[in-house]
Amino acid sequence: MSGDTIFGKIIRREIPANIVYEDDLCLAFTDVNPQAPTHILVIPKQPIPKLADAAPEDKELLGHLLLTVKAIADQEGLTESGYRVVINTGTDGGQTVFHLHLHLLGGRSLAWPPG
Ligand code: DGP
Repeated sequence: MSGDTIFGKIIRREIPANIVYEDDLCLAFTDVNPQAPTHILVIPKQPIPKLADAAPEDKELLGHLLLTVKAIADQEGLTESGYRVVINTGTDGGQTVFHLHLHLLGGRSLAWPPG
């Protein structure tokens, strides 16, 4: 169920992470290098390398990831203040770990546009 990246190792519990949510399809844990007071990564257990690799048959999984981010944001008390969900994709997108992940950022006012 998991690929050969640092996130695959987290799914397989080969390296530790502060896991805040898990179900059959995904895992969520705090980012090791937080860019906001709340910075959580939500990843599918299925190792899709990047959004550009997602296929039509991943539609349900991708919807599940978004609804999971929403539920975690609510759990973290961010619903009223607001938050940002980011998917960095490929080199120009700033992606460094090639296992699809959604960043949930909140707890402060976030600037736009991103750098
Ligand atoms: P991206 O640039 O979108 O590929 O983001 C990758 C994120 O993953 C980055 O914010 C730092 C985080 N990260 C990298 N390695 C680890 C790790 O071993 N543990 C945790 N918790 N986060 C990690």
